[in-house]
Amino acid sequence: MLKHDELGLSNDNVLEMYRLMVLARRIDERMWLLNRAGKIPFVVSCQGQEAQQVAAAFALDRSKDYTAPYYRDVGVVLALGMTAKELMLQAFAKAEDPNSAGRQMPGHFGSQKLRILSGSSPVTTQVPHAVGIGLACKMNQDSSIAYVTLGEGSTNQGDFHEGANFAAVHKLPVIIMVENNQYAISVPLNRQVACEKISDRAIGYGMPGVTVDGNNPLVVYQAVKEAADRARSGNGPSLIETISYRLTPHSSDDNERTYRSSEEVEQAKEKDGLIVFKQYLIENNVLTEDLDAEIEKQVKEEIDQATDYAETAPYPSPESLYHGVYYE
Ligand SMILES: Cc1ncc(C[n+]2csc(CCOP(=O)(O)OP(=O)(O)O)c2C)c(N)n1
Ligand SMILES: [Mg+2]
Repeated sequence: MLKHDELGLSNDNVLEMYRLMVLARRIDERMWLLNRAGKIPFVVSCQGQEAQQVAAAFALDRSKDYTAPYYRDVGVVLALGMTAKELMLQAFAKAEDPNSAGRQMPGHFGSQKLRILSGSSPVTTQVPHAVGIGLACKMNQDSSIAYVTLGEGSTNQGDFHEGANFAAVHKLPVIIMVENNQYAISVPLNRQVACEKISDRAIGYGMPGVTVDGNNPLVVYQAVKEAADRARSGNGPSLIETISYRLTPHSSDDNERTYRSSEEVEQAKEKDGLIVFKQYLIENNVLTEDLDAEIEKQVKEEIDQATDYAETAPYPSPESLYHGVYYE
C-alpha cells in the first residue's frame, strides 16, 4: 500500500488531513441534527466523500489555485481555509455568511478570498466556469490552475462535454474530478451510464483519465498532484474519477429507503474513507486512540462554538435584498 512519505507528505500533513476529514464529517452530522430539530432548512451531505475531498485540496497549491467545488465538497472548502463558523453561518442563512450572505441554498460555496467560484444550482455549470478560469490563467501566463468537481450523474450534462472538450483542445490548466458516489439522487450508477468507468470518457476528449479509490486519500492525492503538475507545466487538463459511496440520503429532503436497502448502506460504511484512513494512520504510528479522542474533542468544541454563534447571528436585512444582484 502506498505510504504518505513516498508522496512527500509529513506526519503533520496527514494528521491535518485527517483532522479536516473528521471536522467535515462532524459538521455534516451536526447539520442533520439541526435540520431535524427544525433549525436549518436543508442539508446536502459530504458523508463518505470527505477523504477524497481533503486529499484533493491538499494536492493543489492552496495559496493560488482556483476551485469550483460542488455542493458536497465540505472537505474541499475546509481544506482551502473556510471555517466551521462560516459553514454554520451559511447553513443558518445568516448575514455574515461569507459564501453568499445567506442568499444561496446551503452547499453553494463561494469565496473571493479563497478563490472559490460561486456555485450555481443547475448541476455541472461549474465545469465551463472552471474551464474559463483555466483559459484566463493561460492567457495571463498565471501559473495557477483550476480545479473543478462534480458528481458522476452530472457527467451526463452537456456542460461537462463542452467544458472538457474546450479545455482539452486549448490545453488548459484544468483538473476535472468526478466524485462517483454511485447514485444521482435515486438513480444508481448502472442506470446513469453504459460505460464501465466515468474516466473512460476522457479518451473522447483527448485527455488522460484515471479512476482511483476515493476511500484512499493517498491515491487521490497522488492522482490530483500528477494532474496539477501536468496542468501547471502546460500539458493540459485531466479527468479523475474517485469511487466512493454516498453514506446519507441525497439531501435532508430525500427518503433513500424507496430506492436502496439499509444493508447496502451498512456494507459501504465498512469501506468509509474516514475509517480506512484512521486505521492507516494508527498502523503507521502517526495516530493513537488518545490523539484521536483529543482531535474529536477539539472538533466538537469548534462545532459547538460555530453553531452557537451562527444560531444567534442576525439574518440579512430586508433592505440588502438587491445587494450583489444588480450593478450598484
Ligand atoms: C441541470 C440540473 N438538473 C437536475 C438537477 C437536480 N439535481 C440536483 S443534484 C442531482 C443529482 C446529481 O447526481 P450526481 O451528479 O451523481 O451528484 P451527487 O449528488 O450524487 O453527488 C440532481 C438530478 C439540478 N440541480 N440541475
Ligand atoms: Mg452521484
